Amino acid sequence: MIDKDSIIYIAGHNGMVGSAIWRTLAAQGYLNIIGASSKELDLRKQKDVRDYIRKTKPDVIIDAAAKVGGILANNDFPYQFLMENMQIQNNLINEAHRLGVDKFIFLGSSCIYPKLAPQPLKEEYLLTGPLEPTNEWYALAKITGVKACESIRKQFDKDFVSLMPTNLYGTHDNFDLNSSHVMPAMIRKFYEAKQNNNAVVVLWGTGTPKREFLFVDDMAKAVVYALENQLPDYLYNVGTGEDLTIKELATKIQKIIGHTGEIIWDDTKPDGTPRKLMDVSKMHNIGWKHQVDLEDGIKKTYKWFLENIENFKTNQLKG
Ligand code: GFB
Repeated sequence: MIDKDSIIYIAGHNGMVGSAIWRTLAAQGYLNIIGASSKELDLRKQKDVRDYIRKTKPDVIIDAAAKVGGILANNDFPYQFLMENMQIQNNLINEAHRLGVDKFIFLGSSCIYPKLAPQPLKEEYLLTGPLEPTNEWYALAKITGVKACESIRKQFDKDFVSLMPTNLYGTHDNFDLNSSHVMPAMIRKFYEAKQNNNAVVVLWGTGTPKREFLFVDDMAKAVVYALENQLPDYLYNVGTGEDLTIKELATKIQKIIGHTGEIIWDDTKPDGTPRKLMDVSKMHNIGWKHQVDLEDGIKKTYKWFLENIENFKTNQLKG
């Protein structure tokens, strides 16, 4: 049983997702939340992870640590996205299992589903077709994490569960233009172009792919839900169930920021998967639903961006 005194280790607590989970748990009165920065603990090193978990004896581990990035970073660094993610998650999952941690929450990504799977994406479409090539390395790592947790659940009857978020955005995101996802990239590009006499903004691809976006605080609430309840299945999609084209997103962000210049689409850059809309009925059926709508979420993120403009994070490894 989890209670407010349980020791909850958030791996990746300095990243966008981990820090949102920490804030949410702290606001709900959890008293023993722990974390270690990447300088204090290199999650790729098995012995260090083992020592840390042995020393701190968590009741719960939330794995929000990953090497993450946008379409270009995924495309350019396949080996790191595959290997570092497998190292991080294998160490955490295996040590959690060895040391008898009660509960493990593994976070993945909607890119685990096949590129051309029917939409919206249901959990059962996992491993039914080829992956999107720009992110198959990251996706493969995450699929092995889901399967590792499922195997522990199946063989040892432990509460190891995987949550697959759609594209996340929000405060503490990565605004580095080479490694970021589309949302922070657009916020930064439109802001800087507006400051520069409404200069032209160059965006990537054709603008026709569709994406679904979830504000990170809503994701954190889904994690807390999974923490406080024993979820009956091993895999759950977490999203809004609504998507829009990248062009529509650009228009929305341009309007919120007040940029009045031209947009150019650089189609030498990849589009990625044409669509990855999540079917979120499984999470809805057990009682979680998102609360922040896209417009509000973009405004909150833009406000945070303005307040933190001097300190953009350029490192891709969150936490
Ligand atoms: O968010 P994003 O980088 O990743 O790109 P994915 C989404 C879409 O936005 C693509 C377009 O069609 C991009 O071509 N786009 C337009 C831009 N302008 C920009 C820009 O300035 N920067 C960026 N980054 N994109 C990632 C995966 O896929 O999604 C990861 O690579 C993970 O593995 C993550 O699953 C959630 O949505 O295509």
